[in-house]
Amino acid sequence: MSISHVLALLALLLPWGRCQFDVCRSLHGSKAGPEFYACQPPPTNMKEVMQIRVDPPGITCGNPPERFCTLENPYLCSDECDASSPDLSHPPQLMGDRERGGLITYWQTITWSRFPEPLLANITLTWNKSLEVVDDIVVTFEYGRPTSMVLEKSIDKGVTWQPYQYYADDCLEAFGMSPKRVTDLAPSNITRVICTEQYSRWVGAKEEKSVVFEVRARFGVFAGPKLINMDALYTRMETTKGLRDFFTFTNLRLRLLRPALGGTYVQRDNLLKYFYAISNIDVFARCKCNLHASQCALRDATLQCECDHNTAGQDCQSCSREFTSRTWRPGSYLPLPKGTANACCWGTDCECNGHSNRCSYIDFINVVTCVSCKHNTRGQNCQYCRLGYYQNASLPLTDENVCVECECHADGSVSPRCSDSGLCQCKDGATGRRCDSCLPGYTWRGGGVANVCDGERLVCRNGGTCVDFLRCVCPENFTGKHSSGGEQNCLNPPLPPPRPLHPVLSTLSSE
Ligand SMILES: [Ca+2]
Repeated sequence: MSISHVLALLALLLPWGRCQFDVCRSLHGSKAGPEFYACQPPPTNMKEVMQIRVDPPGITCGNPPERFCTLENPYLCSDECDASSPDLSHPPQLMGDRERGGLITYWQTITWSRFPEPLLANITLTWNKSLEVVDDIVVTFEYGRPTSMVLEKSIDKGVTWQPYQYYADDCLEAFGMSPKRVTDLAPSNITRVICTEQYSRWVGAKEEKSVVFEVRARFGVFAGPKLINMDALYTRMETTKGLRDFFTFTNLRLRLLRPALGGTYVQRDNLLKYFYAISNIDVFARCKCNLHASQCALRDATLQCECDHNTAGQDCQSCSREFTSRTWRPGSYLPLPKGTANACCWGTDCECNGHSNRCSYIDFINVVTCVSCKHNTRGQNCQYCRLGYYQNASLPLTDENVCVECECHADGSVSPRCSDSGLCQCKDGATGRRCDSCLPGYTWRGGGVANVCDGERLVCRNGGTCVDFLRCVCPENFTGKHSSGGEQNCLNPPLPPPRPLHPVLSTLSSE
């Protein structure tokens, strides 16, 4: 049976495996594009992909080889742990292996030969990926369950840790906590961290091997003991603060504090019967993808959501680069049964008429606007033409060639801008769509220049000769200015200077 078959089977067996939230989008989109749905990957047994680390160094038995006894028969000490022998070694990976043919394989520690120094062992289970636990976490101890231990979780890939559940045969003595069971909890305090005595009391090593972190029982508080009313649970997950987070972790750690004692005090004359041995750890969980992915895969040995809804990141916790249109939001289980994708990063908001696939969100005016409009377009939706271009009305707005260059003549036009129909605004004397030709009575000379004289009307005065319409060559004693005024050509020569005024008049005028 392949892994995918195993996973499919698990999905059927587990309560969260119903066919709900299993697709991210409709297969056949309408004109407006596909419909998006809240979606999440199926649960799997995460022991298949966990990394196991055991501390302190040297805690695993067999180096040097060591004999050990059992609690059930402390006088039969024929068993041996030897790290150099494949048959007698008990390395950490045997906590997560797939056992075949009924053969139980287990990790085992050194014995408590250093009593009264405590026998401490930490087992760190690493995924470095946000996971949401969907079924009981079950740790199977061979040769007796610890007298006290703590299950811890990290939600930041092992940077910080917090207790998940305390386990002791005497909670008050071990942790100063009153013993509780999950069934004692109410909906209002279901996320409380408790100490339970249910999995630590001595009942015989073979009779009871499991230490459980109860997930089903906690779900059952909302969904009923048989987990039939999952809708109630999904609703609670969405509306009760901290509930989803309680079931979320990236790594787990078991802190084993005191081994099984066989129901009595520590017997110093036979310390070889005290040790820890774990044969299996089951962690049924799904990748947390913020309801934006229906698959999760190993990439470069790390779990990674296969994000939909134009989201990206290991947990689909942001918009993908081309779709940075809006503040990212997680999907929602509500309203049931399909939930809401909250696909904040998708198309309709970032509608750029095919001239861009990037938007940015301007928070304070609550506007999504296209960025980097191509094909000489501009505007919030790339719906206008850039300065110097006009829209070809016969083409659709989405056509690459919809914006046509105005080509307004630099000398003949008032500005590079043209009208909607492509007409440039011309300076005096210039004409044509591009203002690159002259009106009658003007000559093109770096733009339309008004003619000073005219070949037909011969407007050079006093017998001047018209040259290039712009200048009069005047007869002797006439002056000509060659500017564009049109009137100053071939004036009479200047008059001699006036004679001085009569002295008397001059005196009068000065009084
Ligand atoms: Ca095993």
